[in-house]
Amino acid sequence: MIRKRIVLSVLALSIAVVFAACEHDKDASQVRAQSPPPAAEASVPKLSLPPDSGPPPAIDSARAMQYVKEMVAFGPRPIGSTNHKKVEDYITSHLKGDVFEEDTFTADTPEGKFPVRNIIAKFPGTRDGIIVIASHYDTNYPLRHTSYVGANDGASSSALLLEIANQLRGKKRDRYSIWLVWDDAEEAVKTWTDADSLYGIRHLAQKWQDDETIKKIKAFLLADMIGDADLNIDRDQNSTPWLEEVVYQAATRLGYQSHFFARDNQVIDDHIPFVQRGVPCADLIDFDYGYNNVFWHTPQDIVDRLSPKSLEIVGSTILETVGILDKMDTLPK
Ligand code: 1BN
Ligand code: ZN
Repeated sequence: MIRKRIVLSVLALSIAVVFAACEHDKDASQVRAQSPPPAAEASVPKLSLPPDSGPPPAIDSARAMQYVKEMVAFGPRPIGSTNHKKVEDYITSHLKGDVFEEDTFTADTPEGKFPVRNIIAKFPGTRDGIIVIASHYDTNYPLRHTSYVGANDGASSSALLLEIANQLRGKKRDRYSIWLVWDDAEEAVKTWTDADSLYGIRHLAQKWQDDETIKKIKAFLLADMIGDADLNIDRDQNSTPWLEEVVYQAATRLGYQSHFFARDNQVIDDHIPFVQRGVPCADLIDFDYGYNNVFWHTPQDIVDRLSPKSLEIVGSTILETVGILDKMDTLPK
C-alpha cells in the first residue's frame, strides 16, 4: 500500500513542517537517507534510448513567467471561489482554436460540495498512444483567507503547460498524442487524506478507466512546484523508475542534470491515481522550496521566489522526455 507521507533526506524537515500553514502538512514528511547517484540506483532498469538528435526543445520562459504573474494576479484560487473560476477561464482562453474538453463534477468534501473542473487539451499524433502532461491549478483551500497565491504551488506548472501548448500548437505530430491536463481540486480542503485530496485527478483517472482511455496512456508526466529559482527536482519513489530514468537522461542531454534527482522523496500527488492503475508516471516536483520547504503552503509562495530559467529547465526537459519516448520502439510496462 502506498504510504500517505513524503520521505525526505533531511532530518530537520520535522522542524519545517511546524512552520507549514496547514494541519495536513505536519504529517506529510519523514526522514530518509540521501539517494545514491542515479546511475547507481538499483531499481533503475537498463534502457536502450534512441540517439540524441535534433535541436533542443524550445520554451519561451519569459512568456511562461508572464502567465505565472497573470494567474497569481487573480489572488487566492481555492475551489469554489470567484478567482478559481477566473483562472479556469484564463486557461481555456489560451486554448482557443485547440481541441480541449472539460471533465466536470461535484466533489463532496469535508467543507461541503464544490464544482470541480479538469481541463484537457488534446494535441493528436498519428502513433497509437497518449502521453499526458498534468498540473493542478487550484490553490490551497485552508489558506483561502490569507494572501496566499500559490505562485509556485499551482501557478508555475499550470503556466508551463500553457507554454507547452504554445510549442505544440500547429505542429504536425507523427508520434504519440499529447494531452495536457490542468486538473482541479488537488489540495485538501481540511486535512490531507486519501478522501480529502486529489479530487479532480481521481475523478479523471476513474473516468479514463471506465472508458478504457487509460489503456492508451503510455506515460503520465506531472509537474508541481517547478518554478523555484533554486530548482531541485526530487526523485520520487512513487513514480515509475524507468520513466524517471528517461526524464533524467532527457535532463542530461540538455545539460540540466544538476537540477534533477540529487535526493529521494516519496510523494503523494496527482500521479497517484494513475500509478495505482499501472500507468507509468513521473512526478517532477521540487519539494524543497526555501530551506526545508519553508515557503510551501505559506503566503511566502510568491512570484519573487521563482525564476523563468526554472520554467525553461523543466519545460524543455519534459519536451525532451516526450521526444525520447516518441522515438523508443517499445516502452517498458
Ligand atoms: C503538492 C503541492 N501537494 C500539495 N501541494 C501534494 C502534497 C501533499 C505533497 C502533502 C506533500 C504532502
Ligand atoms: Zn499545495
